[in-house]
Amino acid sequence: HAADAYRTDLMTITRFVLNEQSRYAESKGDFTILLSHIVLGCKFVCSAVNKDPCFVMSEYNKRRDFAIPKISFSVEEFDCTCFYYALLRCYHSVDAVNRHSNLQHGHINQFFLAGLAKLIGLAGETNIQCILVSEEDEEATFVSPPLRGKYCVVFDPLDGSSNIDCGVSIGTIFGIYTAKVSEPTIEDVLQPGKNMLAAGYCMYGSSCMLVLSTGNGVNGFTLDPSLGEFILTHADIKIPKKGKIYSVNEGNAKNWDAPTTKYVENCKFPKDGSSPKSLRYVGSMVADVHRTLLYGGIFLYPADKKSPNGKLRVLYEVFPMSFLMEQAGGQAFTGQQRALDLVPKTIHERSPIFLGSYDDVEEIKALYSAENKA
Ligand code: P6P
Repeated sequence: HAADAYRTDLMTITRFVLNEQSRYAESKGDFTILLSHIVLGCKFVCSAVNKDPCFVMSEYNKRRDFAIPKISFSVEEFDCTCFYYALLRCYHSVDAVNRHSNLQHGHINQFFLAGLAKLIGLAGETNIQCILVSEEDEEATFVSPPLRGKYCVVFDPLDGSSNIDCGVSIGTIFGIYTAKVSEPTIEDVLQPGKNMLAAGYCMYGSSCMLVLSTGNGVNGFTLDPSLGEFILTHADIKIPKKGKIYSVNEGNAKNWDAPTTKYVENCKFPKDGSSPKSLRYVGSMVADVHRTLLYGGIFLYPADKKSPNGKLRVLYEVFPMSFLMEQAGGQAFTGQQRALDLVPKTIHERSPIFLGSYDDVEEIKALYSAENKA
């Protein structure tokens, strides 16, 4: 029957979040509006990264004159200009694009990413947000009082962007806090990750998938381009208790400390006679964490002699991914403590991170605990 061919009771991310919202009687729907803005931002990027280059190149040639408007521009301008740039970046190196548009890489990058940040930050114009922290902005953005809401959003608009030119999966990572006071200060975003209301990422790969937790487990939504909707495809994701994969940049091995060195050695030459773990490392956090969440195993970005605090940012990389891992039954550790207990001192602070299957992270915690006691 035709009716059977088209399921109409699809659980979209919008329906899902509305159902979630109904759990909180006092909720006025602001949280749902905020998430809908973030979802819109992710759809923009997904569309930009997946559009047909021929169309774009022809359109781009018609728009050779596009200048770099100020960062505060409308969504329409974002739509017209950022898409072309993002797509060109998918098919041409930055130098080719910049030569073509004689813009400086830094400006065009800033323009594109600021556009994305602006888009995700649009919720700030509807009494939803009060503070916005983006990986792309040195300072936090405080929404002016008449437009101010109660939510603080921290995010990396395009994590792994150095991989765009070779088509490797990249992603948007976000976390949401509630401001503690009506006159928010930077302290409202320097909260431990365990205070987050929600966290998630959107991965732009062979498919576009948004993984979200609002504190009641983890759910994955795949974008159906024909509908323009994120559909629930991975309900209540639970990470395997132990995995067969470790994910780390082995190129940093000479700079690792003893516990990480020993742990990775055990992955490759297990002393208990079990099979060695496989190494999988994409170099894009969203891709590596997504695989770890679904298949199990451990993702490591340890401190090393070059980067004593590791490389990954606490607020918009470590905290959201740690929140998701714990919600999925895994855990996340900094080498010293539970990652979500960390209290950041600055908005772009870095931290070492070991996250993934519960038993795998337990093993490296034991090695650091022995080291810290020694
Ligand atoms: P490395 C991408 O630049 C990123 O911020 C994360 O997405 C990724 O996990 C990490 O850096 C990769 O760093 O030093 O291994 O290239």
